Amino acid sequence: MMNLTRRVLLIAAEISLAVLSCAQIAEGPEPPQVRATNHVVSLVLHAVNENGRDAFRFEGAVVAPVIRASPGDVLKITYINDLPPKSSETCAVNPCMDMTNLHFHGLNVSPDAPQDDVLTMMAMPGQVLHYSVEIPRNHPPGLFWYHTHPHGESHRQVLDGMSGAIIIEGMERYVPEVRRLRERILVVRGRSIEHDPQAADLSRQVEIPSKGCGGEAEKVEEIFTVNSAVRPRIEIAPKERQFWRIVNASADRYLDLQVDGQTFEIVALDGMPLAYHEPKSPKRTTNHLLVAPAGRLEAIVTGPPVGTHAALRTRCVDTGPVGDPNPEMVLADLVSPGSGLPRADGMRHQAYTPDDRPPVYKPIDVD
Ligand SMILES: [Cu+2]
Repeated sequence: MMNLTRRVLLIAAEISLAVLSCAQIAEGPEPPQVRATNHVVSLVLHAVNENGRDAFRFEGAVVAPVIRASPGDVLKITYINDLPPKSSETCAVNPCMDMTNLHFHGLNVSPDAPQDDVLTMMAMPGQVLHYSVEIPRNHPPGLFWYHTHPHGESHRQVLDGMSGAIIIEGMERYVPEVRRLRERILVVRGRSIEHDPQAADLSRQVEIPSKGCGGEAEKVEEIFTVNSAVRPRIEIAPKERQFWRIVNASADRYLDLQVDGQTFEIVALDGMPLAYHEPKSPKRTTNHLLVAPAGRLEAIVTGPPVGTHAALRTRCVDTGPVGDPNPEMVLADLVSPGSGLPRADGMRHQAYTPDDRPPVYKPIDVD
């Protein structure tokens, strides 16, 4: 007969497997992508409150689309504030007034209306903003992001998920290989579990260790999601090389990213190709990388060998005795294609116009 401890352990393992398999019925969702027509990227975004959380609504779905533009394009965004006039949420400055606007994080664009103006452009519930953002012809390629920016309320709105990715095309000018690779855009958001009745299950699902991380002793308040899913699967074949573009869209949590047993071949950081300043070193390899809130990592990832399980995870980031808890957890599982999963829609393979202009370099002269 099995001893009791072993039986309890086995039952616990079965339960956690059951939780996992329910949660992982399909490959991680990929947000829809909006591209330019005649050099104009047009979209209508709504701010809504859905199931108690503020969110973007796009073409009828609660989702933040990926905005893809080339240097020289214009982003024409109609932003409609459909948030309720009376909020039931808590903000840094209470009560939340449910005002909102957009910030285009990292883009080299004008801070004046109707562009990246977070001070005078503000929509109260029922109001509409019209953005017309001109991407300069010489804008470097890379991953950027948009999020709401009303002072006093942006923390709440971003934590609720009001963020999305922006791609400025042309990374292949600096690293030609990425043109042939499967691209994945991974928007990593924080999700508050403070008042979530499922908090314990969610913590277990993402494998937060029970012992604290570093000096902090506080209860874990947030988990990370990937494209709004808790611990989705990412399909990648053994030895397959993919181009991953990851943004830390959490409001206030650090990522120390790692793929078990694999490396990141970094191509760009924070929307800047490494080659831009160092033409001779277009890539840098690392086992893990600290990505601060709003930071971005663009890297080539190779699929783990046959028969090994690898996860994309964040390691413990010790934020000190008074810091917020920032524990290790699993963000996603890497799985081989053909493990019975339907292939995700929205897969992009050469669905954009490659930028064939020669790269522009601006080496930094340290002397
Ligand atoms: Cu920002």
